[in-house]
Amino acid sequence: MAKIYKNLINGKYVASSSGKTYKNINPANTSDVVGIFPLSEVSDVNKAVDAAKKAYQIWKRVPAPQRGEIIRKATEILIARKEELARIMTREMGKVLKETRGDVQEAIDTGLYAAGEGRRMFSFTVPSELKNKMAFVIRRPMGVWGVISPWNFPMAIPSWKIFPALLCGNTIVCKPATDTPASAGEFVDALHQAGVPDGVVNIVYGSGSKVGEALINHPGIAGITFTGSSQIGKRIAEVCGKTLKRCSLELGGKNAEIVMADADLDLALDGVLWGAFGTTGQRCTATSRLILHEKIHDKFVNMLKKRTEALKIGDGLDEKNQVGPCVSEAQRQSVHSYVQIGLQEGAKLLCGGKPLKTGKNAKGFFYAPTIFTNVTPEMRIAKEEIFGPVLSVLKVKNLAQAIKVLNNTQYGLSSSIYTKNVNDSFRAIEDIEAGITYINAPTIGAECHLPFGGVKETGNGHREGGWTVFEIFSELKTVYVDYSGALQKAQIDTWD
Ligand code: UN1
Repeated sequence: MAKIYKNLINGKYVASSSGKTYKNINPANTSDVVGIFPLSEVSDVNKAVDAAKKAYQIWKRVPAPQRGEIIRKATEILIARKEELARIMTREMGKVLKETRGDVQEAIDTGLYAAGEGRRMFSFTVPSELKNKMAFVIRRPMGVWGVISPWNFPMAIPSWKIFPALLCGNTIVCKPATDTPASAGEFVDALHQAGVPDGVVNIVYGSGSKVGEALINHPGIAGITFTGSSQIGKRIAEVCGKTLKRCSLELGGKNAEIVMADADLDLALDGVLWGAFGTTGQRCTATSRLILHEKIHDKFVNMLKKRTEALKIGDGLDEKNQVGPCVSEAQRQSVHSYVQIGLQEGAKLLCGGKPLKTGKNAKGFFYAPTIFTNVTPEMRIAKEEIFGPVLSVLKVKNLAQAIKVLNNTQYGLSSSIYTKNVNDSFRAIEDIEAGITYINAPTIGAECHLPFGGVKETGNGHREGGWTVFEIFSELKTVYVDYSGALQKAQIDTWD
């Protein structure tokens, strides 16, 4: 039986104002309906923002350690429900259970980190240039944040945004991706059960064109946090720019793993298999390009082909499977159209390259893990984000060329190099244009207590995760306290 979900507005679960709903389907088995969700209207967004504005007046005055305590309680609910939530997530998103457990765990880690931050919220205290005067900086909340989250990390990414935004004293209206609304809904429910005051966290389900647009245009919203494509990110930045709303954008990636001639090839192979085909390649950190030193190119490609063809594809609820389906038919078609582009561009198809539509995979959106060799840096499959199980292999002569090829994309999120040479690895750390560089590890695997984000068209300079996420969701207020009892003039009064 499919669960019926409702919008959460002002602490109450309510249907959309039109009463319209939509079905959330299991991408591994289209006859399995995971849930029924409201298809909301602009008026639902307006109600949610009004509730969040009212609740902000109360929430901003709750001391940060107490806000942290509610976040800790919500996290405990996630801990208790971890297995159940992972199963819901595999059913709605498709990735295998091991990975959905990891996704819930990432939300748990983020919750514990944010709860602790309630007792830090560090800022600055500096000396004043004048006597009997003190100067310091405090963090203030901003108001109502709109949270627009993607389908590939249906709980981890909402948690990266919602926990820190709340901890800072903001209230929230969130719109999860239409393909994976259940995980976000369960996450928000944990906060509701943990006792966040009514209106502090609201969720409105529906399309980007209605709910998302209404959120980004709403004058009552102080900021928008978005993870998704660079194309939509630019649209959000444009709208937010008009009213100078803050927006924090985590966008596309075209991440590469470099394998140098001296690398531990077995280790590099494990890395690229996990980076390229984990989450069916549907991560913004996925390894989408493999840059091989010419000396080991042929050998490594052979090793890779064998292991890729042995990957077990299927329903993620079956623990034997290693790679689940694409999230939707539209996503599978988009992946397949990139494969056609690769073929037209003259790349050589090493394996995969087709949808899997027979036998146990007939009822899902499965796609064979795909590798192209003979890829050159100017091909579209070497530069554009595919967001699926497709890996483009490029051959280089040396480190300088490897880094040049790696940087030859509009994106700059994650990157990786396998080498035993310490000089080469530090050269790579310095010259690779990306927000994250891994040495002897794959492009995926970011930890919640370090900054996460990228350069170039991967974002607009913000970093989620770590201590930096609290900078996104707070304003700095500089405070001067003059206890001299006299008018003192900075820059003018002498220091004697
Ligand atoms: C994303 O792909 O949008 O580092 C986020 C990783 C995960 C987060 C990925 N911890 O791959």
